[in-house]
Amino acid sequence: MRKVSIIGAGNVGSTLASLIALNELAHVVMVDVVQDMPKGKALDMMQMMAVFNNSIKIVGSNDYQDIKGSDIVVITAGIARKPGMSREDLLNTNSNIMKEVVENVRKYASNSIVIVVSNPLDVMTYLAYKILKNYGWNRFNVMGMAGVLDSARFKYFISEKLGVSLDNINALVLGSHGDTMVPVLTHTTISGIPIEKMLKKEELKELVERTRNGGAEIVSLLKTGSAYYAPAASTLEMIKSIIFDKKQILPVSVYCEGEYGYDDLVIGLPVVLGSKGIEKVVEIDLSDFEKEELNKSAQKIKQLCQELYTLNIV
Ligand code: TXD
Repeated sequence: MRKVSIIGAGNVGSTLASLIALNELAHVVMVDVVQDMPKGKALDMMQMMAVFNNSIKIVGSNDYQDIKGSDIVVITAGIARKPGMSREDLLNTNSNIMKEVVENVRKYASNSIVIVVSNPLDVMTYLAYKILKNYGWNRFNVMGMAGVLDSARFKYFISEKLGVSLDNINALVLGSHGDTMVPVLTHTTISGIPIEKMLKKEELKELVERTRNGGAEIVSLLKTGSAYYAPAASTLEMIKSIIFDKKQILPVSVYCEGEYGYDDLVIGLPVVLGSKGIEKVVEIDLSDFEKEELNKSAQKIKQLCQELYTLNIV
């Protein structure tokens, strides 16, 4: 049985733990700084397993030694966005948390594939990779989760707008996990029909805006905290592709070395995801407009990553 460790037993972390366990995919360890809380959540989940006669083990801990032997480590530790707070505001606080977490991951889970979930996502993934590459990781086994979530949000809005089944929709969102994300209309289809043939320009513009604002819309409704069901499900989708070596093509935040013309940058691109992590970055044709939008997104990420150097974080 595989082992998945989740750092940060908050909303996304604990929802993901229960999804992994309910799907009987792997044993789960949740680590958090808050004393005892992960133990309480794990105990509750183990009792949920007892209801289903499910033999998956879920451990909650404040001790990183428990992540030893993990196949996959998911990092959700950090401070969640509050209403009105930009993802960028989180940079400072979450960078320090990320450094501490990654230090423990390299110490105790040296053979793991790392999936970063914490915001600001592209920058946190960049930071994690920059540290882990000194300890045997490569750019294909440290990655960020964002595109699967953003694409699911786009897909949901399309399905709602058209009143058609989610089954028929293939939606793709690339770029940064922020306001500059790029819903790729030329590769978004409904039963093979390009979305641009199904909806008017203004309608599409609205859906694109709502997708870009997808996280903030939920934050403002929740009042405290941010979305976690769909983020946990999206991370699960990546974990499944890795554990079962499904080689799904998914939008994943990946460190680029020349792909799409980008270098030294983590950005959401379509990749093949299998048992060793990212197998390759898939280069797809984009319209001139989409390429321009992706460049803007890359520019924004570069600026944020630059702050890591300005603030002496890396
Ligand atoms: O698409 C995406 N990538 C995202 C990202 C979608 C949703 C949430 N997104 C981000 O994930 C969000 O902005 C946060 O940065 C993380 C986790 O979100 P979540 O909603 O789970 O936040 P919580 O409930 O506040 O949980 C964070 C936990 C909490 O229990 C803290 O005690 C813990 O992280 N934490 C730590 N754990 C271990 N070590 C340290 N240092 C630490 N600091 C805080």
